[in-house]
Amino acid sequence: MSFSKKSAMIWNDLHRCIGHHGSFLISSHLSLDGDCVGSELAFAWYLISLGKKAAVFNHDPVPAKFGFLRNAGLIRTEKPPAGDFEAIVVLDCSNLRRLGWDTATAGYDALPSINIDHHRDNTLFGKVNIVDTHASATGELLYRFFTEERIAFPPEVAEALYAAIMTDTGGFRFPNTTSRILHICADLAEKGADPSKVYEKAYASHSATALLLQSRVWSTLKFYLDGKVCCMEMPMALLEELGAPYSDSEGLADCTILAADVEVGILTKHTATETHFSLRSKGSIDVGKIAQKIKGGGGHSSAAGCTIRQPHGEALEQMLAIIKQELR
Ligand SMILES: [Mn+2]
Repeated sequence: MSFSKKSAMIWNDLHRCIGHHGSFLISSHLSLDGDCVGSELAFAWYLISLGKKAAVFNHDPVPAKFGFLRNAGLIRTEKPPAGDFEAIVVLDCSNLRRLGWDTATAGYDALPSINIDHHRDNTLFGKVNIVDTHASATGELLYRFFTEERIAFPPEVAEALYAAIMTDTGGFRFPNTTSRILHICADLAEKGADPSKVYEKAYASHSATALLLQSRVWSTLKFYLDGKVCCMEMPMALLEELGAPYSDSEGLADCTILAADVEVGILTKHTATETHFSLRSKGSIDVGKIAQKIKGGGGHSSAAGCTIRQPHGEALEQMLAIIKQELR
C-alpha cells in the first residue's frame, strides 16, 4: 500500500486515537532489532512530550548494542501489568502473537491499538493501522509522521530513528536503501544523530562469545544449486557450549549472501527435532514468498524466516527443493 496522498488523513486518525487516551503501552516483536528499539524510544518520547503516560514492555531484552540509545534502560522485559493502560501501540510487528506474550489473557487484545509497521504480512489488527510495506523501517514511518506533522524532535530521537533505519537497511546496503532513505538519514544526522557512533555500536561492538560463535558457524559454510545458494548452520547446542546468549547470533544470516554468485542465503538454527531458517536474498529472489510456503513463515522479500519441524538434514532438503523451483 502506498499512502503518500492519504497520509494526512492517516495522521489525523493517529492524532485522534492518541487524543482519546491518557496512558499507552508500547511493544514490539520477539527478538528485538534496532528498528523495534529505535521506534519504541521515538514513539515513547512523543507520547510523553504530549503529557501522556507511556511505558515500553517487550518479551525480549534490548540487545546490549542498542543500550546506548537514550532511555533504552527504561524499556522493560516482563509481562505488562493488566489494566494499567488505556491503549496499546504495536510497532514493527505484523500481528499481536509476535509480541510473544499472551495479549488475550492480559486483556490487551481488547484495548484500542495503534499498529505502525512495514511488514508485508501485517494483519491490520489495529484500530488505527499505519502500514506501508514500501517503507524501509518502522522508524521511517515515524520520521514521516513527525516531519509531515511538523513535530520537532530532540537529537536523541533523531539518533533513535537513525538507528532504526540504518539497521533495517543493513547499514544502507539492502535493496531498500533508496535516495529517499539517504535524504532522511542526512536530515536525521543534521538533527543530531551521530552516524559513526551508531555504526560502531550496532556493527563493531561484538562480544567475545559472539565472535567465537561466528567462527564456528562460518566453518559450516556450504554451497548448493550451482553456487546460487549458500548455507551456514548453527546448532542451538553451540550457544550453550560457548556460553553465548541467543542475541549473539544476530547478523549471522546476513553473512550468507556475501559470495559473488549467491542469490539465496540460508542460516539454519536447529535442535534435534526442529530447524529454523533465516533466509536472505540479494534482490532477485523473493525469500518472503519462499518462507510463506512453510506454515507460520513470512517476512520481507530480502529477509525472511520460517521453521520446519524436522531435523536439520531433512528440513534443509525440503527448503532446497522449494528454492530450486524459485530459481527457475
Ligand atoms: Mn522493521
